[in-house]
Amino acid sequence: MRQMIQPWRHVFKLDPDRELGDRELEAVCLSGTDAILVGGSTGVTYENTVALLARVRQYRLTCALEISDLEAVVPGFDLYMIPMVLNSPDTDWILGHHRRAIERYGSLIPWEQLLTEGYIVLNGDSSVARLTGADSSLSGEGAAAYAQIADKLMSLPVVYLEYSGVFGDMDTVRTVRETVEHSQLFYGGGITGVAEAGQAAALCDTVVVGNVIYQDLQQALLTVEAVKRTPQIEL
Ligand code: 1GP
Repeated sequence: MRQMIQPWRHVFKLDPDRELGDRELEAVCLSGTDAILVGGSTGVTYENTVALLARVRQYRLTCALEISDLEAVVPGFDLYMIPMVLNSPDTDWILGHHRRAIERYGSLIPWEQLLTEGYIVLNGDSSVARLTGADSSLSGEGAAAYAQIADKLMSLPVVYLEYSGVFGDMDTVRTVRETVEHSQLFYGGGITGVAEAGQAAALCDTVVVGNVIYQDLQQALLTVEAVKRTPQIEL
């Protein structure tokens, strides 16, 4: 397997704005997943983020915050994932919010705990697409071009193919996989069971599972083993 910046094959993404009972959270945290990523596109506040972090901290598990709102930046996470939405026409989502964050937090920023994600949003019906205005009507080659901007021009540690809510086009994912040399390739979107988890795992370094946790926890838990037993195909 390729060298990874974070040794994560499987990640559960928890949304602070959604309810998850204690037993369900325990099952998620003891599932064997490699990390919990806390994040969401809407309704994320300082209060609900602190509350979720405190609950996840009962378990020995890496917990990262994917920052989507400057008002909800909470200290105490192991890592901070910083999305740059490369296919948004609105530069606020690439540089603007980032500039404001640096102006606001300056010397308080724990730079060594930051991981920048070159986000490519590929589901036009998702909240993140609506929020950022991302041009999600990309061909495989278009997505791969953005991925190469992240990988080769910007040297970003992570390229994140974000299909949030729908299972992605694996031909597009494969085309991107073929072009990314250094960045860790994350896939997220529409994984509802073992078969999809395996397909994404074959092509990507890290597979992110979100929604299904709240819809069908048993299927969500099965994705951990499915991802971990799937080798990445050599391209
Ligand atoms: C969302 O990529 C993650 O940001 C996971 O997507 O919620 O569709 O699993 P789902």
